[in-house]
Amino acid sequence: MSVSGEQRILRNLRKSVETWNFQLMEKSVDEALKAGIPAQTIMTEGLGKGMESIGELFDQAKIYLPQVVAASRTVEGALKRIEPLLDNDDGVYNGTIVMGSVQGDIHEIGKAVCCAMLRGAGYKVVDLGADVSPDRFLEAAKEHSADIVGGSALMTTTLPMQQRMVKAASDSGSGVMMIFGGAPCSQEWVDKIGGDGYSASGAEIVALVDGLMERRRGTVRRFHFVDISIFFYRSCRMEV
Ligand code: B12
Repeated sequence: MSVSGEQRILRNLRKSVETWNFQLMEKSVDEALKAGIPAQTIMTEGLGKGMESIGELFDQAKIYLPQVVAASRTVEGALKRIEPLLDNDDGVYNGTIVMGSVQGDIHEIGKAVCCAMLRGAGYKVVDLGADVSPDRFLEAAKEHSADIVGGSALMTTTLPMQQRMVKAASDSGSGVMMIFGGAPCSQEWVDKIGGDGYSASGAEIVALVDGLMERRRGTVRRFHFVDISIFFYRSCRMEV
């Protein structure tokens, strides 16, 4: 496929969201997949760009909530078509991530993109949906023996819920790592609340999670080494 052919498909994907044209979305997603355009590019360069313009138009009061809902449904429809193709059936398992939008927040598109990216990278993702309380995140982490919990917040009013999640984890003694994102979230904020990681987009979340998993495995390995050393030391002392 030529570069211009790929650009045309991505432009149509973007346009399908901007004009909440479900038919154009379905046609363009199928074309994109047939042309071998990676799911990540479809999401970031096509659908994501469309959602960005919707956000801008909404900010400028050029469109209203019903149009935003219609555009969101178009993206959600596209994600449903792409997601099964991202499921890795080659048996790769890199870890378990519990994801959700924080309590009071019903925005789900960004979180859904992140879930799709992680699934595609070999992670088992448990998506708790929207409006998830800190306790529910922790219950699910325990239930699924999760390595990482991710909380998405799209509003300044729900951002403090991420801090509540970190506090709930520390109060309960849960060792699960916590990552955060969403438009009002930043690296500075995550550092301030004591979270383990931040990423500005779904394109970066896989690298973030890979890095944290590496750190986690390193910790486990070091822990084993210390354990074995102590055991060996104690055994020697018992012999003398
Ligand atoms: C779509 C949308 C909606 C849809 C949501 C549909 C759905 N199913 O998700 C609907 C119409 C329902 C909606 C409702 C509302 N919305 Co709204 N919405 C938006 C809009 C236009 C786009 C958000 C979006 O989907 N972006 C596209 C995705 C791909 O990007 P993203 O979410 O940022 O996600 C990326 C990164 O942030 C990151 N990421 C996201 N989550 C996570 C999590 C982790 C762990 C990590 C590591 C990374 C990560 O990766 C993602 C993928 O790249 C934004 C405007 C904007 N510019 O953001 C307003 C916006 C977020 N909404 C806003 C508001 C106020 C509302 C309402 C209160 C409106 C109302 N009066 O009722 C309600 C919310 C009710 C509630 N309790 O939550 C405000 C928030 C203002 C603020 N600063 O607090 C915004 C900013 C619009 C505005 N300028 O006023 N909304």
